[in-house]
Amino acid sequence: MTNTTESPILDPISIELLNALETADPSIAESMAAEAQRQQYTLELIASENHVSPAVMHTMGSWLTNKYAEGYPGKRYYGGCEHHDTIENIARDRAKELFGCTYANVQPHSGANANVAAFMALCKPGDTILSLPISSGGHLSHGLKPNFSGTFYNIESYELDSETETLDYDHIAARALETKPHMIICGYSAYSRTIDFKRFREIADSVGAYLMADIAHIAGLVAGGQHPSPFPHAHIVTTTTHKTLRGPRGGLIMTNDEEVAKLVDRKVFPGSQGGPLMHIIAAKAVAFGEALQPTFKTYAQKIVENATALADALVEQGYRLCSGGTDNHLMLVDLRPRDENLTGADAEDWLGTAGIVVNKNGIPNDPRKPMVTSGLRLGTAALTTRGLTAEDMRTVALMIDRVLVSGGDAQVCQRVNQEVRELCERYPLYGH
Ligand code: DSN
Repeated sequence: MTNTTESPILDPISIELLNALETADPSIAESMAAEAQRQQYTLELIASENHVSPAVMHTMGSWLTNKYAEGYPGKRYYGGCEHHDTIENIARDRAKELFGCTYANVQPHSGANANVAAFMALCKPGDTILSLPISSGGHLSHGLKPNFSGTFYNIESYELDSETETLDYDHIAARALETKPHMIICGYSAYSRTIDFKRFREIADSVGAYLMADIAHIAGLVAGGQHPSPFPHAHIVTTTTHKTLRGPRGGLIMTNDEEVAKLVDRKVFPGSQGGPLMHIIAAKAVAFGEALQPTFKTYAQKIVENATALADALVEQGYRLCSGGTDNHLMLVDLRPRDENLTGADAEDWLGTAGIVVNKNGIPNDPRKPMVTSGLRLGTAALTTRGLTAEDMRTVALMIDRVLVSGGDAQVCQRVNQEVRELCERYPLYGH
C-alpha cells in the first residue's frame, strides 16, 4: 500500500474513503491509492482531462447514486424523486445561466451520448450531415464510419485549409452548397483556433441546415469568457462537462429553441437513455456553481496564457504547431521538424516514462497510422488547475524536448522524471 492516506495530495474525505476501503476491498484501495500517487507526481497534459474539486468529486460518490429517476423534474416514472427534482432543476438553471441560453438537458451520460440525442432530435437516419473528419481534428461521434453517426447518417466532410491548417469558411460554404446537409457540425477535439460560430450559422442558413456546435473541449473557456459563445448562433449545443469545464464526467445539451428543446428531451429519455445518473447530475450542478464564480474567469484566462506560453516555448525548441499556434487550451505539435523519425507513439511512451502524460495525435494529412502518428496533442487545463504558471510552462517544454531529443534514453527520462516530481511537489493536487 502506498502512503497516500498520510499525504496531503488527497482531501480528508478521500483519505477516509481509502482507509475504509483498505478493510472493505484492499485490491481496489491499493489501485486507487496508486492512481492518486500517479496523478500527484505526473504532469497531466492530456487536453481533455482535468482535476475536479473535492466538492465535485464527493458529490459524485454519494448516496444519490441509489435512485432511479427516469423522466424529468415533476414528471418521473418513480416515486421518491422530490429531492432529485430540486437538484436537476438547479443543474439546469445553472447551466442556462453559465452559457446564456434558455434550455438545458443535463442528463446525457457523456458527450458522445449527448451527440446521439442531438442527432436523433434534429435528423432522420440517412440525412446528410456535414462535419470535419476525426483525422483533421473532429470527433468520432461527428461521423466516423464505425460510430453510430457514420452508421446511420450520410456523412459529408469539410477539410481544413491545407496551408494554414485552419477552418476555411469559403470552402465550408461551398461544401454546404454541394452537399445540401440537413445539419452542419462545428466544434472539435484537436483544433487550436477560435471558431467563428456566426459565420457557421450564416453558412447553415444559406442551405437551410441546422447548426450543431459541440463545445466539449472549449466549454470552460466559453463559460470563462475566453472563447466566443456558440449562442445565439447554434441551433443546438452539446458538450462534455469534464474537460476545461472541470466538472464530473458527463454530457449536456443546450438550445434557445423551445421546439428543439422538446425534441431533445424526448431523444435523451426515452430515446437513447434510461435512468439519469443523479449523483453525476448533482456534481454537474456543483461544477456549474463553481464555474459561475468570478475565480473561474481567472482560471480560464490562465489556461489560455499557459497554452500560449507552452506553445511559444515548443516553437523555440524547433517544433511546428499545426496552424502555427493556439488561441485556446490546446495545441497540436508536429514532431517531424525537430526530428523526422519522431513518432507520436514513441513520444507518448518516452514522455510517460518521464512522468509527462500526453496523447499521440494525428496531424492534418498525417502520413502515419492513427496508432503511430506524427504528432502530440497537449493541453493546459489540468496543469492550470494545479496552479502551474506560464513560467512553469517553459520548464515543461524544455523537459519535453530533452526527453524527445534523447530518443527516450533511460537516464534522461529518469532525470526528467525526478525534476517532474519536484515540480509536482510544489503544486500538490489538493494544496492549491
Ligand atoms: N476523448 C476525448 C478527447 O480526448 O478529446 C474526446 O471524446
